[in-house]
Amino acid sequence: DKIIADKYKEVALKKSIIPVSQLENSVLFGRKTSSLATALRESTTGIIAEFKRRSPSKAVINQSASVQDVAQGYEHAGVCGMSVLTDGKYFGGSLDDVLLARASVQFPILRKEFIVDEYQILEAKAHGADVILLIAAVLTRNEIKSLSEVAKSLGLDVLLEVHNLEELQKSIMPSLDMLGVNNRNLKTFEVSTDISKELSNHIPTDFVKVSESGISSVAAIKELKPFGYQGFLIGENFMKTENPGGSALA
Ligand code: IGP
Repeated sequence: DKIIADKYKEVALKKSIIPVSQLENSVLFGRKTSSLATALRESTTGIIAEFKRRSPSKAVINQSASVQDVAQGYEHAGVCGMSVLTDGKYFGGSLDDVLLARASVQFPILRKEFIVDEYQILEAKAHGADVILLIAAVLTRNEIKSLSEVAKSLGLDVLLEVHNLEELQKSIMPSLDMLGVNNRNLKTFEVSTDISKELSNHIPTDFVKVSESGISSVAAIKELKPFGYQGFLIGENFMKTENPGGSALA
């Protein structure tokens, strides 16, 4: 809520500095994207590894790792794709991190952001992202529809994140590729993979199911697979180590 209020201000400011035409004219804007949903469907591990320096729930996680090194480490480890936090104020990230990751690796990159405006989707595309996140908790059904349709028209995949049945039911629509269940309650920061298990049979089979947050063992992944999950979004568990890329191999 505070984060979202900040986001609207940030977007208004950026729009006044960098016009849409400038984003659309960038070299990367014309790049052919690659699909994370397809990569996950074809994968046996399904890991999406995240680059996250800090978070509201955990303060500092890793301030020294370079995004290029981590991206290359993740790619070498054979993960399906990478999530890059671009919020500066709460997560210490930026769009430059997406740009640097893009310059270092070939696999799909997700712009992890609180998206409230189509402008942020154009930014994602202009910085070399392949996928955007939409968070059902902060968007209406109409907003989810219009934002996801913009993303699809640019060739981007859409990961829609939910935390309860109500959010899931209001969000189901054909312009989404992946349905993510966030195991972390964004209000209380409590984490439990039970929520992924509970919601799994309410997700139509045409979407790739992704379980997000609080995954810290192979055992947890093995437990979630029978519920139909093909994607596992892991941040802290890799980032808290000295060599996040290397730790994704384990
Ligand atoms: C990763 P973890 O517990 O492995 O670091 O979680 C990812 O799921 C988490 O960073 C996340 C997130 C978000 C961050 C999920 N949804 C929305 C910011 C905004």
